[in-house]
Amino acid sequence: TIAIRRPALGSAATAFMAKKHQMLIDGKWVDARSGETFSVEDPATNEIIAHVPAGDKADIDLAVAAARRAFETGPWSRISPKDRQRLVWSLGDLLERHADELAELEALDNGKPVTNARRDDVQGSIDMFRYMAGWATRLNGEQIQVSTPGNWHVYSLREPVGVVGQIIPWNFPLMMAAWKLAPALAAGCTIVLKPAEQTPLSALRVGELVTEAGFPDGVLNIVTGFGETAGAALSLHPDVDKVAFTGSTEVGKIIVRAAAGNLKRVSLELGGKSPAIVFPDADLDLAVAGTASAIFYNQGQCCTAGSRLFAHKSVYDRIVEGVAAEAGKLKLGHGLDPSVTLGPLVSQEQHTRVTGFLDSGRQEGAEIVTGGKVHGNQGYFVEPTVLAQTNRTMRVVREEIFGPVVCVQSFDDDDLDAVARFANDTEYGLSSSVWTRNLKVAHTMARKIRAGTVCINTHNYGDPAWPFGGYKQSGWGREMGKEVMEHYTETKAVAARL
Ligand code: TXE
Repeated sequence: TIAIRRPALGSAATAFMAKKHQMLIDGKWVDARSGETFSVEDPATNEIIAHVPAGDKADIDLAVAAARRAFETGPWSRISPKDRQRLVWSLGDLLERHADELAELEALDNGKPVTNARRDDVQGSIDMFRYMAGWATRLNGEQIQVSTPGNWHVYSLREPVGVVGQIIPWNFPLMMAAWKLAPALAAGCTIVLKPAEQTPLSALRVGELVTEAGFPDGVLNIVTGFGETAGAALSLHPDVDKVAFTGSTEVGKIIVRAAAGNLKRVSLELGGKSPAIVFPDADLDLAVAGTASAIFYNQGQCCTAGSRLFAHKSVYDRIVEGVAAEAGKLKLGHGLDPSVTLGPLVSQEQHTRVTGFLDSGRQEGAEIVTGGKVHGNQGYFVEPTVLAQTNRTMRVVREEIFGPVVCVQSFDDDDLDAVARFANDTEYGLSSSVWTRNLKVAHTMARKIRAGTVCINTHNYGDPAWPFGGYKQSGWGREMGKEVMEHYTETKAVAARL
């Protein structure tokens, strides 16, 4: 095996990495109260690249108190919608100015290819701040017509929900921060953000940019730490009005129970096992490239990953061979190498999890068309894998693997209800794709699939204007679009008897 070497960072990312990393509480950069830190690893080389504060309940308490003060009495509580809009927009500008640095931090910390990080994660985050900036000046209530006897003037107000706890995962560390921060800031909330322990770096850099943009102290607080300590304290906190979570379905359920204490509002974006369905009349070149990307993009660590691939019997062989050939074209290596197209998984834990699923697929009789093994002896690489001849009873088909592993099944039914039953045979309902040239098939399937997103001849695509979220155990609520503003505002009815 050739040793994986880490390509050099640019000067801006180098400078950031050389700094002491602290948490942002009430506008100040601080250590954890306990003084404890934890280490951050380069998943391609296993080298320790940083130490960050191990925040826990004591730090969450301070951060929530700062967010509460900022919300109730700070300058933020009196800011005009126009000024909020300007500040949120300027965050997009700052991200753009530091785009290459942020892309490098993301590739280093998460392992993802830097080219993708720049094009998708960083650009998607810039776009999110700019889109959400527009909502700051558009949060109107309504005048309401009533039938109650008498002379009434009734209207509604939209008010920020208050102090928001945001707990985010490691698969798109920067973009998940942007998805959470942008609407909350546009709505006028104050925030305690807890990044994933695997990938805290880009969020800390965003914290610096939030300060540079001129947001008042306490509007955004960032506590780095583990889920069971900092995350749990945030979701249990009695003075947090809402918690927004993206992560595993298992932890999503823990968050719901924790939120019951003060009945804080909860939005959840959880796991998926999304189907990609190829019909016989599909553009097969497009379908092969698209369904391969649907599972291999971001090392398969996408909540929307097209991990159950259904191919009509008449095109099954072509799809299986085609997707396996696409897997063969991927270049594995360090994410900071611009020619790399498949990086390592994020952590030892994910590596163990994904290789465990590979063993399970093998034991349950899936055919390994390509891949199926660990790659190299350094970093958390696994080969892009195509498992054919899979069926609904196998663990690899039922559970979210969150790695570059696709399970292919064939169907020979022309009845769309039957095809939809295959697609819907999962406890999840986040995303899906249908590959066909037939408009009737495409739009009929769009109605029959029980998932928050149905893509037609594409997969893993998103836009700030598009409501995103899950049916069933994939979550509660929608992020992005106008829908997300519902999560960050309360509606108040004002009734005047004239
Ligand atoms: O997720 P966790 P993990 C899925 C995917 C993956 C699996 C496990 O299948 O293989 O989850 O990943 C915080 N109270 N997804 O274990 O634990 C944690 O610190 C409060 C899908 O890494 O859910 C981190 O910030 N918070 C997913 C965040 O939750 C807690 C993306 C997510 O970590 C907590 C990631 C607790 N008790 C994983 N425990 C997607 N939907 O995209 C943990 N956390």
